[in-house]
Amino acid sequence: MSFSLPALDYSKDALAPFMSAETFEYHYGKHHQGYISKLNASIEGTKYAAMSLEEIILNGEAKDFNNAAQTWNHNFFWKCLKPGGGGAPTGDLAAAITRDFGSFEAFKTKFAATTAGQFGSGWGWLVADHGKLKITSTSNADLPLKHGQTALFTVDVWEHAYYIDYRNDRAKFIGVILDNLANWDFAAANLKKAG
Ligand code: MN3
Repeated sequence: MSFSLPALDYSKDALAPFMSAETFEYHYGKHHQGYISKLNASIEGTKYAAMSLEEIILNGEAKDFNNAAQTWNHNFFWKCLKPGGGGAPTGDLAAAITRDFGSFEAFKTKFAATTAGQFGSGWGWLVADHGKLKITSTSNADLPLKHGQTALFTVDVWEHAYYIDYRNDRAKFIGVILDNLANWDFAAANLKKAG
């Protein structure tokens, strides 16, 4: 099996001005594609070639793990965004956020602080962990699946995610995603699957 770059659910200019087409050319077209190409090259002819992405992440050796996890993380990240996103979630996700963080505003403040505070490259996450929602951040390619958690939503805070549009202003990038791009319908569907 070899992996390929999944199509986006929107056009590369659909998230402008919050995320530019130029960012998609590099972040999606070069960085994400690069992880997939390196993964395919490293698993070709090995036992990993018969595995799913999740199986490689949970069973692979280090070089496979990084490219497999970054492939998974980016496949997931693009789905966490949508044109006209942001605002507040509704339904079961809204209820779970209020239950576990007190309010959506409190959740946003904590998510932004935790994600902005990730030292170096990594990811901020909303996860489901044994029936409870938690906010975490992970370093480099690390991801909730490796920690027995279900990812609901993420923001990529590697510099390549924000440098074209926001230069060094990671906090602004995170705030813009939460306010303008977050796809809470996708997060809600992930919560439903988590059970
Ligand atoms: Mn990235």
